[in-house]
Amino acid sequence: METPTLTRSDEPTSARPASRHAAHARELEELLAAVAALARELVAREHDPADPALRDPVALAGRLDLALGAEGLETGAVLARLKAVLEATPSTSSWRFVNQLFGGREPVATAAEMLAVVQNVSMYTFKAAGAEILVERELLRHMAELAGFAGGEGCFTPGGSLANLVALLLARNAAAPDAREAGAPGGRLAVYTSEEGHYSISKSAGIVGFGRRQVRQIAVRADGGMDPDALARALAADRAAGLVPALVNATAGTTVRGAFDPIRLLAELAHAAGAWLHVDGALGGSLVLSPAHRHRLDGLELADSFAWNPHKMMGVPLQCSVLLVARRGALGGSLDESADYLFQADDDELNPGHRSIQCGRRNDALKLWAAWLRLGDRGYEARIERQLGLARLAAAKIAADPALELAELPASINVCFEVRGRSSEAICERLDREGTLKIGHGVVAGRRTLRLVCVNPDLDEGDLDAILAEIQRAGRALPPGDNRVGAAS
Ligand code: ABU
Repeated sequence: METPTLTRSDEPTSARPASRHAAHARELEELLAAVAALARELVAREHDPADPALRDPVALAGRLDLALGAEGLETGAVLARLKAVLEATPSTSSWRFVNQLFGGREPVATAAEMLAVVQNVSMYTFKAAGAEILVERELLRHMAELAGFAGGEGCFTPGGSLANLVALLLARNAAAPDAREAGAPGGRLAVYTSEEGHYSISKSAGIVGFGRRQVRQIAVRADGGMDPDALARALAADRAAGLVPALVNATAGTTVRGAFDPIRLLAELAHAAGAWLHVDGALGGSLVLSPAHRHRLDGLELADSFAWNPHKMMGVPLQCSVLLVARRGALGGSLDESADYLFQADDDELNPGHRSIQCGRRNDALKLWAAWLRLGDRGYEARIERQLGLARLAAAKIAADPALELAELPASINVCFEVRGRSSEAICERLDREGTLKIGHGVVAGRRTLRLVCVNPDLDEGDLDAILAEIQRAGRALPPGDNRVGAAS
């Protein structure tokens, strides 16, 4: 067979690799310098109102040069297009962004994330990812201990929905040990979550084979936590009908109200019925770091699994989410596969690919580890206290203002309220179109409220005043509206 030649085979053997690698390194170095300058520019302007023209997807697509073509561009041209896209992207660290359950940033986590990308490992084996596997292992150990799962195990997942999905899979296999091989016994197993729990429970029930119809939406009490009596009734009814209760999901921090289910009571009911108890702490799981507020998760140590998103209250860049499991071996029992081209060295314990739903998996550990090194448990405790304090302060301001109506005292970092006589939905829409504020809405006790999320600890009292002033200004510009669910707004 003829020896194939590379295009630059005329270079001396010793010079060829060095020159190609050196050219690559030079290009990266120049790009990194440009990236640092661009990041500085973006951060300097991140609190400016957005250009309303950017909110129109059709106009935006026309304005940006997004087309891919056959010929490559010079890096300068690539950078110019990156800049144009970034400048047209919402700034989630701005005080003007209170729309989602994440916002703001821990600077050291952002820096570590950028470095993780330079190394670009895949987190399936120690052979491929080296020290990063040890970093991830230390995080899982520390987080499991904080949750009361010492000696348990865990895996990083691409978001809370996927953490919940893995929990449902483990629960399905615990309730129906043959399901992994033979398929799920459709219609025979049941899942329980509160009517205010996250939609990923229902979605996951559809994916792992419980069936969405098998999900019982349990009523909540006035405080937004699941009503244990209603759960007990649902469990009893299903058992009487010959169904097998497989999983009870307790939410620690509901999506709209930030409310907490009574975990200890739900754990007792779940276990008495033979069901797996999962805690979806995607939002409120971080309260395990707060001795003053840990009681909101009382009973967590009785759970079988726990989803926790550091990309929410811990300020780590998206995405960073963990599923912790009380019993070591459960993840491998449901997710392990053999792959002799991949798992070739080291103990299984050092090869997390045996315990992950993914094969290739990005490194979400380094940024969290860097932030935790910087803040320590105590720094995180103070961060959480500040977030909760901001929510209490916002609630007090709203309660004191006759033009506003507070729906309830905040259960954690979400503050739900209305502008009296004005549609919450129309206010959100107007502010978003203007580019002045991103805030969402949700239903509390049959009324559509504004949901102000106090997740960014860099907010201060002046920011809260500015946010409430923008909301009131938008309300005054709108005609009267009705927030009763079902009423025309
Ligand atoms: N689980 C993601 C929730 C998104 C949000 O309401 O901000």
